[in-house]
Amino acid sequence: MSWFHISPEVQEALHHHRPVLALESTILAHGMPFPENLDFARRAEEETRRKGVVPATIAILNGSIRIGLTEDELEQLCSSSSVLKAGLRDLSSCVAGGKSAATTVSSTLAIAQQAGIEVFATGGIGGVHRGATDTFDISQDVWALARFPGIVVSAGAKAILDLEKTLEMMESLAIPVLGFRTNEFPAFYSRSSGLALTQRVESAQEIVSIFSAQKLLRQTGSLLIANPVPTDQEIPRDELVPIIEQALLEAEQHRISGKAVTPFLLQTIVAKTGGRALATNIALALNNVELGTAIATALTSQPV
Ligand code: PSU
Ligand code: MN
Repeated sequence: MSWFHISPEVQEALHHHRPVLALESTILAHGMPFPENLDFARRAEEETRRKGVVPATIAILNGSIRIGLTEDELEQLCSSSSVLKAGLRDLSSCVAGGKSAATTVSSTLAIAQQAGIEVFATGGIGGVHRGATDTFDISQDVWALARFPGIVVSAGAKAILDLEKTLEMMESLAIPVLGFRTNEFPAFYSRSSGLALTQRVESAQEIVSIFSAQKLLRQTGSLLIANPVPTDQEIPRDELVPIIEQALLEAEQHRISGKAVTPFLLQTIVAKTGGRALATNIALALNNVELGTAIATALTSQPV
């Protein structure tokens, strides 16, 4: 197996300019428990295929970057406890060291662009953590968004973060943040953050037009699409505030740091909501897959 492997299905679709949607794998291996993660991964791929779009789940298996996984590989990734979490800076050592790792938004974006896939769906991006003025904890995701071209569909940034600073950071890095049928930056589990966005879009077609202009203007970064969780699945912000604060406190008490912070906080919030946060995470991620599928379709029907 070569170090960079595109599955035959994805290769065929790319060759014929048929729509492809990239999906990341940290959300599976480190963001959700087994077997719910596998069930979600299968549903995400099924929904994508049902709309005539080829899903390309991205991960690293034994040092080989894989774009498009088999059913067995997906199961292995979701059920194994030894799969690493690879951000952009970990990619080269995972490849050189023959490691198996799930890819985050930052590394998935880099791989997708190398493979020629322009649209990518996740749950929520990483960003500026609360207390970042002391810890300097800012996700590689924001730098990757500024660096690699594409369209990233998210439910905003994760609610565990300092969303105001995350938005400021994205402004500094010139990352266009487009609210999908919203004027507000969504807060992952909740539709509302109270933070206004400057750009709103109504359709996949409109997103594709902005992306085309971005390319004409030779902009290097990605568009971040902020797609709020469906109303019937959201956890209102007021309910979440004390739970997030408690989870942050526990992370501090356990001295959780580095790349373990986000998975720890997500797990703790799921436990403290009696699993409700997991159901919401799955719902928002599937909602992003649905929009990503529509954008991938609109992109390939676009005259070049
Ligand atoms: N969205 C989710 N769950 C997740 C993630 C996104 O619903 O677990 C992952 C993404 O892979 C994202 C990562 O890049 O969390 C952010 O991790 P960090 O804060 O360590 O950069
Ligand atoms: Mn971090």
